[in-house]
Amino acid sequence: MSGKTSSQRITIDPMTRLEGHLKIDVEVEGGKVKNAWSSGQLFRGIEIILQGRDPRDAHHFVQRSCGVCTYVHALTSVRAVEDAIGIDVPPNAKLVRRLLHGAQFMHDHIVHFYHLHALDWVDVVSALKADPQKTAALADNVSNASWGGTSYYKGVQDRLKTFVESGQLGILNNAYWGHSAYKLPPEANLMAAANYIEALRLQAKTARLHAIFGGKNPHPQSLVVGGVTSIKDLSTDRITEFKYIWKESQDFVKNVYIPDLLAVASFYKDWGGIGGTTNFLAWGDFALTEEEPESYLMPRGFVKNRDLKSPLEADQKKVTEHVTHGWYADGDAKHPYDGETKPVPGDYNEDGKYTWFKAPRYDGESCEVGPLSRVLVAYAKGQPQVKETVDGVLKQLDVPASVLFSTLGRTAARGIETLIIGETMSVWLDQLVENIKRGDKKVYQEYEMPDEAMGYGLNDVPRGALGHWIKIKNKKIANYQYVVPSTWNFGPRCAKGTLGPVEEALIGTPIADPKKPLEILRTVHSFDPCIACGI
Ligand code: NFE
Repeated sequence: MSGKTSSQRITIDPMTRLEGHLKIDVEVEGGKVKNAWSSGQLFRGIEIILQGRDPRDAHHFVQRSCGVCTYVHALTSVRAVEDAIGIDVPPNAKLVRRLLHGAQFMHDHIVHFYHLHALDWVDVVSALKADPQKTAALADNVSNASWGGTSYYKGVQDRLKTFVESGQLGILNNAYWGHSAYKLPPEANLMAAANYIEALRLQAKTARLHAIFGGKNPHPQSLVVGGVTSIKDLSTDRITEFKYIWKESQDFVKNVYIPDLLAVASFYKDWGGIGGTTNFLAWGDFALTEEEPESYLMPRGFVKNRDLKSPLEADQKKVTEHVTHGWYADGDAKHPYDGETKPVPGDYNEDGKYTWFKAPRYDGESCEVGPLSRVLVAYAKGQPQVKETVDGVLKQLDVPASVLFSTLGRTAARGIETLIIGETMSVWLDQLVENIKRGDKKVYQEYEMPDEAMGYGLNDVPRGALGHWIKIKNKKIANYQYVVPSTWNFGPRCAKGTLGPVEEALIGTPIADPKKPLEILRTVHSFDPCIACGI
């Protein structure tokens, strides 16, 4: 306790249901968050490990940053090296890469919604009080799931009961069950808990999409600088298997994920006014034609000050990273080509250095990246599928577009883009099949590694805008920097003292019970943090 009006500190360390080690520290006054600090508590140093290595090997190393977005660093890395060399890869290579990328989105977002985020909104213990018959009626009303019926929900409830009565809640332990901020009726809680279990089964299948075109998951092995390795062996059987699993996953998104999202959101409309930020950056991805980035399904752009009327173009030249509040050797903010990673371990000092994250800025501004940024940029640019889907969701929930700038908006945007990207995957699969039928099996572009070159790869990955920058000297890596979604979202204050996005988003959050800060989990999880990538 300190100050005239009593304020209180809440420190969540480590925060769970995310990747890596994150500490969130907030000051609460008058029942609301007044100040916030986000601190990455681990150091990786992969940028240092890369120095002096062969640029063709970089993607194998960077992909190991993470076991969640396992593929995306490999894709961004080969793009950076190909940009430095000055080659374009064949259309088939782009299609295979895009299909792997789409599969990553589907898997990642389903797992996030159900297994990392849902329990912030769904009270599993309350599900024990549900009437299975009423739950079956509710599920029939809101979703098109292929499972259901009174005995199905009774069975799920019995299993939950055994679990809870055993006193060994496992992954459901230490949650804030019974918290007053949980608003779903028992029947909705039981329906969502059942779908949590169904999603566990489904995601194991969705993950296999990577194995078909990439050999394995995590960390598919089929990318190389110049193209991909996995098409000559692609039999009709394997393409059919891809299509089958994609369809099952997409049906789940359409018939279960989106209806669950809408059902849960309808009880939490107040969260449309909590947890928003100001600036939104997307590098965009998923080309629909050879024109890049112009034809991106999720466009490139920058929404400044929430101005959806005049979205700006986005240019990687305007990216800098600050180290003022990170445990790094002091220096000016630098563009990633000239970026340095010089770790200097230190104490946690909220007025000084307090994290292993650097603080990325776009044109000097702190920017949120991720599903909400992509959807807002696409919406502002009038992307037809996004516009139609977003307007449909707003209408169904009977809320204005302003609620998009919030924790609820972020969580809804993730579902919306899963649906749109997933749907479009069938177009790329058909194009690939067509090319193979025509006898076009080219997947690799020859090249010679230059002695000296520099290049960048941009991408938009499940958690947001991702960029890799490489400088090559004597055919070896002289410098390699990546600026990652979770670095953008979870980075600290910059040299100017402007808060990072999650810090900004937390300000004003109502806290009903400081001993059980469920509300903080909601906003932090809505960004889908990955600390292992971000540092
Ligand atoms: Ni480790 Fe990742 C994604 C990247 S991080 S999860 O999506 O890049 O923010």
